[in-house]
Amino acid sequence: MATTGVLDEIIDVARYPLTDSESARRREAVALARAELDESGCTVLREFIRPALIEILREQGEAMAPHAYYEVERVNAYNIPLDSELPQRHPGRIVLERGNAFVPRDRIPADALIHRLYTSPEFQRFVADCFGLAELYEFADPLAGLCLNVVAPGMSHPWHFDTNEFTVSMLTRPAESGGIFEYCPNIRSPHAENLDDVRDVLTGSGQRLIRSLDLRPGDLQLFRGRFSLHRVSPVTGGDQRHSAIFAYTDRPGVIGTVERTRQLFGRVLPDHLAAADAVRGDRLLD
Ligand SMILES: O=C(O)CCC(=O)C(=O)O
Ligand SMILES: [Fe+2]
Repeated sequence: MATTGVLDEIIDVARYPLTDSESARRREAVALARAELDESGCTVLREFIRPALIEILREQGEAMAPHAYYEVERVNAYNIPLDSELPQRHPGRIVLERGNAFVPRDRIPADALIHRLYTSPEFQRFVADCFGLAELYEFADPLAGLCLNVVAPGMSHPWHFDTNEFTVSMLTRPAESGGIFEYCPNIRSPHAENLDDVRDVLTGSGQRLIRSLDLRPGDLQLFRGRFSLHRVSPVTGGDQRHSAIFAYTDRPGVIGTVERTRQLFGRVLPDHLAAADAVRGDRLLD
């Protein structure tokens, strides 16, 4: 009952009755999300957070944003090493600047709206149903499980594929201008990379493949970012753009590598070292 009360405060449960597993409205919401995910790899549940809380959602994000780790990183769309051996015209050879910064989970207060949602069993069940997953787990990573993605003026979160098969996010503060979420539905599949199309997008001649999403604060976005190339376009106004990234996995105990964690957050925690030890048996360099 306690968790029901919590969700009730945050979500318009008349529109999204997460807690009532038998309701026709919940079934409809899940069916719609599934259909859109099948069609384009993306679905947006509008005004998921009660409109009366949008101001608080933004203020909470603003309070944690100074804890973001800023380090512009040179990347490619596949997040593979830049010195990977690739054929001459392979789009993975195109170098991009990742200018966004993440506030890690250990800097997000437990009572923040995004943390209460992220950890809610009913919310997790609902997300799992929308993605058609039997089980869903919080990322066991103490930093990467829940993040605020901060894109400052002049910066962008450049074109990339996610490693995760599914991503859950929520805009908490829009950019004044720019900072648009753009994506190329199913530009690749488990069987085909479609390198020519990916290269067209990265070189600015792939407009036919790109959709833009008109996201508003408090909308819940479910996305299959492993197959749909996507980015946050450069933020051009004076304001930062903030979005919450709720990271889940379909198996328990998943934790980021030491190397990747250091790149994203500038530090690692004992859990990361312990996980690396468990896999490798030592801490020697490769
Ligand atoms: O911040 C966003 O809206 C997108 C974030 C994203 O693509 C990611 O974290 O992989
Ligand atoms: Fe992404």
